Amino acid sequence: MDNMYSYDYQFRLIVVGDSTVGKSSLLRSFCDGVFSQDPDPTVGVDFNVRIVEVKPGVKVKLQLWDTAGQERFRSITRAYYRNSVGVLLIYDTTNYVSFTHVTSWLNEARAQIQPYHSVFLLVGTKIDRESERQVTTEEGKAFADFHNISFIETSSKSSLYVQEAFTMIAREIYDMLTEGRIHVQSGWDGVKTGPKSANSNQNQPIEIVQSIQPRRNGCCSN
Ligand SMILES: Nc1nc2c(ncn2[C@@H]2O[C@H](COP(=O)(O)OP(=O)(O)OP(=O)(O)O)[C@@H](O)[C@H]2O)c(=O)[nH]1
Ligand SMILES: [Mg+2]
Repeated sequence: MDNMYSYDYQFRLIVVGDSTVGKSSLLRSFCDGVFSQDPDPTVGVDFNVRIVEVKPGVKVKLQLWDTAGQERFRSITRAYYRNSVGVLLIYDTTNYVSFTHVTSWLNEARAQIQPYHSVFLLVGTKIDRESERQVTTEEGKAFADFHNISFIETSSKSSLYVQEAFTMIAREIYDMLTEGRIHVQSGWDGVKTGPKSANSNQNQPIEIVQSIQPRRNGCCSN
């Protein structure tokens, strides 16, 4: 089991996108290794935690904020951007409209987060439903390239690329931190130093390992 009290950094990430695109399912797959066909819509904001190892011996605690996609919760969820160092922009590959809304999610996140620096990852979900696909991989990639952000497609149902999505964004943030492009700042909760000192690791080359394994129980605190 992850030791919640021993980590080098804490990164706070926010997961946004239209209702039913699969935000909560992605987090449940990542944190608990489970999938539900009929989950409840998120009300306001949910909170999850998971520790990942971004290179051997360097542990990062991911604080994951799962927001409600429904419009009526928008004023609540907006408040959670400011203290986030990473934003997962989610759309459903079987729902073209959800893809067309990514621009407004991106713009809203950028507007709320500035002046702080944040890393964005575009995630297309539900790729197990290939026959119902409405957004091609090329379209997703072109959008991400245009906005200079990373891109991945996932299936929470089959767990495909779920671990990789979180590894990818954690690695990008860690890289920027060690390059001095993101800083730990008092009064901002995007990145914090953990109780286990990380100073000795900060200027070393980074090699990310795929050491995140699916967990079957209890990694998330809701
Ligand atoms: N086939 C398939 N269905 C999925 C996948 N991810 C989510 N779903 C389904 O999509 C529906 C919505 O999933 P949620 O995770 O609740 O969506 P959400 O984005 O959290 O929605 P809100 O909380 O309302 O914003 C549910 O019926 C899930 O079972 C997936 O990868 N594959
Ligand atoms: Mg949800």
